[in-house]
Amino acid sequence: MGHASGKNYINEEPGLLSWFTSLDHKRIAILYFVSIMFFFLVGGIMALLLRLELFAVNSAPNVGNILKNGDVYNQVLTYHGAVMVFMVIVPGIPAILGNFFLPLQIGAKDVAFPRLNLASWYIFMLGAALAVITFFVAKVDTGWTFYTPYSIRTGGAVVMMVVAAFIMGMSSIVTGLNFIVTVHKLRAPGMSMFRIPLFTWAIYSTAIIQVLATPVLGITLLLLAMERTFGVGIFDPKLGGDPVLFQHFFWFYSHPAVYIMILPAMGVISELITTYSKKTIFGYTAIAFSSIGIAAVSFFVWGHHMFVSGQSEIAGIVFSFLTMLVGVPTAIKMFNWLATLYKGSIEFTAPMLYALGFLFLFAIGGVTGIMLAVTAIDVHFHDTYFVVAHFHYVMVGGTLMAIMGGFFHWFPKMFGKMYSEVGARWSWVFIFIGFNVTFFPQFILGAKGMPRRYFDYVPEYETLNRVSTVGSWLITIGFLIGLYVIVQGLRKGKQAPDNPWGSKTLEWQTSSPPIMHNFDHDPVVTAGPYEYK
Ligand code: HEM
Ligand SMILES: [Cu+2]
Repeated sequence: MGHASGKNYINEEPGLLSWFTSLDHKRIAILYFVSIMFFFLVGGIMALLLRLELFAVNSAPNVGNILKNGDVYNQVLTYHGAVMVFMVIVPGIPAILGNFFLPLQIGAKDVAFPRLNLASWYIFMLGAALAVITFFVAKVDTGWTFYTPYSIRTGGAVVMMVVAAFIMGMSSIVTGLNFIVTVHKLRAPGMSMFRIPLFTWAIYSTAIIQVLATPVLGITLLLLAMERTFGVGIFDPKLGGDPVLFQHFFWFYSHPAVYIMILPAMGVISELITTYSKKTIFGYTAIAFSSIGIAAVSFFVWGHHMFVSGQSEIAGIVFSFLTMLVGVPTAIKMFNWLATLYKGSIEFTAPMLYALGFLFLFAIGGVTGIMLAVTAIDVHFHDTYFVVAHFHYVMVGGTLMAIMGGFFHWFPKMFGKMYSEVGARWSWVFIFIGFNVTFFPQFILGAKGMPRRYFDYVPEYETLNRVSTVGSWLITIGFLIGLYVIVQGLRKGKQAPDNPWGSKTLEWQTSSPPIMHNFDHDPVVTAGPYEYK
């Protein structure tokens, strides 16, 4: 439908250059969107190479030796992990969908600090560029976790890579800070804290973790860089340091970081479930508070990554218990989503399919996480393919599903065009089936003892590895269909109405695509976000 004047944030200022200097949160979201899509492509190609290498044991002729040797495998593994974590899943939902929709959902004209917002994209791109450059200078092979003492002694541009991650961390902190202030200061009249949509609640909770936890990673990585550059003995036992200390520091950030990856996804799911079942969300307050609950507990569970690092049994038991506590707020969310679906008028649109896919896959990811929290199990499953399967179920089955679902849901608003529903559903079919074919066998492989981070394996593991690799091709087909749907939607899509799904939240009350400052008249809010009937 668009705005009466025909103006919107896309066409208001002409020329490519205007995008790179824009302070508009929606345009900055698009900058992130394009860059993160590109990084996802890069990380995805690397995943395909890893899977191709694992298609067969190395002794098989022609196949099974595509990466030539273990060193190259380790490098590709490192870049796949680092790119996917630091450049795709961590920034993904907050920087793209959060930037675009958080201000709209609370009835604001923009974020609190628009210049800082643009700066955070440049900082992100600077860090990302540095990370990419290391690939061409001297490839890093430490794995995305940079564990000491190996990371102190191995060759490759480790210092540069670590500085890159540090810089990207800065961008994450700045974005989080911006969102917190925006939520506190820029809500429209009547938009009380308990009227803000659940997606915004999730981005807000995430922002708290981003601001509190990321500095710890930053300092850890700087210490590592100092140790490598100046020989300061912090983590290297040879210099009087302690390598396990690195693991404490690293996971003190990186466990909360897994919630930086999943909380925004949960926020997206809340929006999708209520919209496509045309029902008021069940337990709004419980969902909002459980986000905060997850954020809080996430700071006290890092020791579950270290059950076999020599920590005391008591510490093991405490961390095991605390980890299981995360299950409580998570289960609250699950319960509320299911209760919302119950007796709703469910429409199986593409975004809803992605949301239902999330519920199913994230449940598997979550339950296997609880299994790994049991010390007696983790002692056996640690560093096996069981862990690889677990975190891919969470990060791909959970977060990536939500990104796809959220993206299709908001596509008409972002671009003012409709996409092909049929095509989007096909992309879901391939991604959903392909995902399970790829990663479910890895639970079995891990339980049978196949270790992770190796470029070869004994012949007993071959059949399931072949299945897994074929699955990765199905996922690829799914994403290619998704890409095609997006491009076709952008080029030839029908004009989108302002509110194609009959949603109740504020972003749907303005034109598609929105005008530069979001709303014609400052909105006044008189009701909660999901009052369907
Ligand atoms: C979508 C298709 C994907 C496939 C086929 C795939 C495949 C793989 C493979 C084969 C490994 C090596 C496992 C090992 O030897 O330990 C791996 C590791 C990893 N993947 Fe993926 N992956 C995919 C997507 C993702 C995504 C979206 C993320 C996002 C967070 C991700 C994060 C990681 C991480 C963190 C590691 C561990 C790296 C390390 O151990 O240093 N992957 N993946
Ligand atoms: Cu953890």
